[in-house]
Amino acid sequence: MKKERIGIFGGTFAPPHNGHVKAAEAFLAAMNPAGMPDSERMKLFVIPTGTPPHKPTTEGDDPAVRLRMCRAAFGALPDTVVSDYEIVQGGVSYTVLTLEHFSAENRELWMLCGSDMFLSLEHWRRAEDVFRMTGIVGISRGTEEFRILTEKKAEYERRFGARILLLEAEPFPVSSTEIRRLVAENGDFEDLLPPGVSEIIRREGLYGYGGEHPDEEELKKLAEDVRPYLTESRYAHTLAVEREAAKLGALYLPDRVNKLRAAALLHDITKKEDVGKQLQLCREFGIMTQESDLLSPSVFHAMTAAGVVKRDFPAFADREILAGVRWHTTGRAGMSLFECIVYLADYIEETRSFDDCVRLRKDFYLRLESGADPTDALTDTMIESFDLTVEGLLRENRPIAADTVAARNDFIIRKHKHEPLKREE
Ligand code: DGI
Ligand code: FE
Ligand code: FE
Repeated sequence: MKKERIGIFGGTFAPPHNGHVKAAEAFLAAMNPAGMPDSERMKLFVIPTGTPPHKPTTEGDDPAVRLRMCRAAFGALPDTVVSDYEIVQGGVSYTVLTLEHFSAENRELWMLCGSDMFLSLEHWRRAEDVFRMTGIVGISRGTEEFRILTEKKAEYERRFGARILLLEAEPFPVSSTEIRRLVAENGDFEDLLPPGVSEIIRREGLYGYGGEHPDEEELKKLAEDVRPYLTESRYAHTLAVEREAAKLGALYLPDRVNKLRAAALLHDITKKEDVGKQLQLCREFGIMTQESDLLSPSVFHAMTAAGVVKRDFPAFADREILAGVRWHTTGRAGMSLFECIVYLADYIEETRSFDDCVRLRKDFYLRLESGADPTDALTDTMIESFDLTVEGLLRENRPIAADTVAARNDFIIRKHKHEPLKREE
């Protein structure tokens, strides 16, 4: 009688991602080629590990949640079964024990291993038994890795009499650890995960999803770290913009208040540099400058600040924060709500003493207090701010940035179309 073959794919799966799914697909495509009779097709058991009893766990590490995420990730693959075996066993999972459980007379095991796992196999508990009980399918991502795995394969065959197959899968750039970080930092993770897994993460707020990033502690440190970049009076202004952005954020973007505060703390970090230094920074960051920019050097600092955020504060160099900093001086057509708030907080923060700023602030909050629609109040205030800026620049015979004109026109068009302000860029 022909032996039954089964596949074993163990892992923590916190969370399972598209790289895992691709590996399973590559495994099945190789083991069950098209045209193979149903009776010979092998099943792949996906087996999330148990959780060590003393390890502090977050909800995303909870075995029951990992099991559900695995079902969402692998459930639709043909010939694939998600097994709760190790989770039901509980505690630390030793592969050798799992293999003993799945072993049977007349059955052949093939264990799927990513490259890291593959390279460390010899250090596993009872490695010689592991190699005796199961064949190994090593998945490499890319040619260079394939070469390294091939060397290791020869060594395992020599030392352990191992049976090894190597497959090359499409490279997948991220690990579960990196995905957890992305989730916590409000980054884009949707393309990296099977849709069902993203949904569980979002719905249940796993791995810090939807939580505040940065947190209070990180903001406190950032407020100290930006201090050397600013003059004393500019620092006071910066802290006032942070307070104003928090206040506006609570009203318009309550889930991004702390990100707004970070953008506020960073918005003027190159303001004290002179034109020469601004131009040098533009060269460093590859920012294109035009003749007309030289006549309005005060708009440089918004462009260069975004570059310095990337260079000196990479932990805060997120798309929204960068855009908030980049457009805080001139605005632009199609501003996001986030950009509007940074821009307006800068304009109307409470220590501003220019008549225009004081009046704009007073009018804005009066309108809100008298029950105006917050979006209408914001749109009108943005338009008013551009008008005041342009009037001032005209009076002083200074050039008007094209982006400022585009921003003003855009808001006027939005007002006429009653278009709501976008939450996203
Ligand atoms: O950096 P802050 O002083 O806090 O405020 P800001 O970034 O809004 O910069 C204000 C300066 O930028 C002020 O000197 C006016 C100038 N400015 C704003 N919009 C324009 C502009 N200058 C020109 N030439 N054209 C603009 O459209
Ligand atoms: Fe500024
Ligand atoms: Fe400012």
